[in-house]
Amino acid sequence: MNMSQISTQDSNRGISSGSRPFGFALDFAGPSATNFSAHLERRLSALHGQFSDQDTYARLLASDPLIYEVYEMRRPEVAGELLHGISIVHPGRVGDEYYMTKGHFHSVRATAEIYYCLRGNGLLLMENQEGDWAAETLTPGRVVYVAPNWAHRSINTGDSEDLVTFFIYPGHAGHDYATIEQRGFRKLVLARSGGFEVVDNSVWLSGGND
Ligand code: S6P
Ligand code: ZN
Repeated sequence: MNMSQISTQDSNRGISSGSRPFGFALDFAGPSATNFSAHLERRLSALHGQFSDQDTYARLLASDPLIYEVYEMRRPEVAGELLHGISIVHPGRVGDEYYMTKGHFHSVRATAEIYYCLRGNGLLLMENQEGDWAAETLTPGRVVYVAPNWAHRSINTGDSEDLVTFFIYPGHAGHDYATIEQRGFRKLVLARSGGFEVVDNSVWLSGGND
């Protein structure tokens, strides 16, 4: 065993405590809960107003399915730190629209983020407040750089597999969910035979939810 292996093993016991360096393994099959210090689950009800097929949304609310999970390494939320963890968007749809994260801007707009796809197939849908948008493919091994000032949402376009990504962003970034809750993203990603289609979001075009 070499020194880096010893260091990684030792540090796995005291993950994210204090200011000591630490290491951990990224499991491509999905996170090991013991490697992370926080676990968040978001169900359908947390995405109120985001799916275009409102009748299907209302019907599925009865079972309120689990849409995605986040495993995070707790670190102080201050400049200089890097917050990081794993996001898992489960496969599924609400009507034609794939399961996806709520999506957000960072409260401190001028903060970037990096996503690294470990497993599955999806898109990182992004937009800025000048009306520009982008969609980058997430497939295993691909990195997406979310530039400062761009809102971001992960979408699982696969049929049956989890979309698993590793993310890293500045400790002081914070999250502004309200802007997306009010208006959604300007684009929707819909399932079509043989693939997906990116279409305009009429709610966004009309200025947002009432
Ligand atoms: C945080 C980073 C991710 C997301 C996660 C869930 O800046 O982008 O950790 O929090 O993918 O998405 P959301 O939109 O519910 O925070
Ligand atoms: Zn973010």
